[in-house]
Amino acid sequence: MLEDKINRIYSEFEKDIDGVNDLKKLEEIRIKYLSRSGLVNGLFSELKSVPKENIPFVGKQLNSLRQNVTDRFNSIKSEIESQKTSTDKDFDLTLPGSEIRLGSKHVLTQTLDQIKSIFKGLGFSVFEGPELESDYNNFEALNFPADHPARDMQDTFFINPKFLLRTHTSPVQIRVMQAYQPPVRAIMPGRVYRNEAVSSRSYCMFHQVEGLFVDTDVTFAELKGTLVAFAHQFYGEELKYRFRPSFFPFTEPSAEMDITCFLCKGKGCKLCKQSGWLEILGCGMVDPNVFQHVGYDSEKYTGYAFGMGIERIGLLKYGIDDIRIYFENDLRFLKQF
Ligand code: 2U9
Repeated sequence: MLEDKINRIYSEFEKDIDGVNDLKKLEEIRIKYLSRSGLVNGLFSELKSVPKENIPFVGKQLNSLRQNVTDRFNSIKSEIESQKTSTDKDFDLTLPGSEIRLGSKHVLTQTLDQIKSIFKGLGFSVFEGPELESDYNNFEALNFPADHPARDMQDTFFINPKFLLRTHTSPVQIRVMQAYQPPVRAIMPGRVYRNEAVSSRSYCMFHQVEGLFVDTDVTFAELKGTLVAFAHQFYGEELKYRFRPSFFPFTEPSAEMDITCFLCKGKGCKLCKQSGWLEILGCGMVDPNVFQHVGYDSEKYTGYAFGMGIERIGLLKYGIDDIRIYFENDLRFLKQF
């Protein structure tokens, strides 16, 4: 009977397809059961011999046989294909992932952040200003006489006779004093430019932090106290220091601050040129002429100012022997910080 044949063919199909794992074998099964001359279609041609009244029932059974065989065939086929794509791409899902390297702040930014945070703790605000400046703000207001060597084309990148790339961050102090009345207590970090021959010791661009405090009765003793507090926090509590007289057009009196060489602890070495001391910054009391340029009453107010080069601090702190390496973006250097 056709109904028995239907059951037999379905169980034979189940046996054939069980455990099949490759598409070639599966194709053989498709041809055997589902092709035009396959076993399932063969059963349809036998419908002729079924008594008329049984045809709807047996026909239904034949249709569900074809449907079941097709569904089972398709599901095995997609199972095999999905296994195939994952092995084809040569993925080993058990391998550990590759390391993602984290970037870090540039050593100059780290040093600047540290300096800013120390001065913020001492009550200073932070101001920034433009790198393209007027000759007035960069030189004249800062008491540079007209024939001062720093105005020379050798040292300054002039854009035109009236504008230049600032040679220090001091013009920001001028801008701050023009905008605010005392008391003013602020630091000014930023890039500065000098038209110098590039070498291991000097570059055409570097970074400075300058500071300014103006109020009534500001003294040199307060300047020293502030800078010693800074140096202790930045370089360590045990450090020794000294102030030497110096000269800057915008401060009077002026001084430079040295600390004991951290490499030889003051005994004398190559880093400190056998002196036992390292110069870390310049400072002084703001020249009254500067106050007059910004409209401050120089009889009423006094102030101190200081300045330091950030690259130099790193050169000393990390034993960096060539300033150019800061700006080359060489990962072998950058990764060390
Ligand atoms: C105003 C008044 C005074 C800022 C100062 C220095 C001393 C100083 C150098 C250190 C190394 C620059 O980077 S460096 O080459 N700076 O020694 N700077 S006092 O004095 C000012 C600034 C602005 C209105």
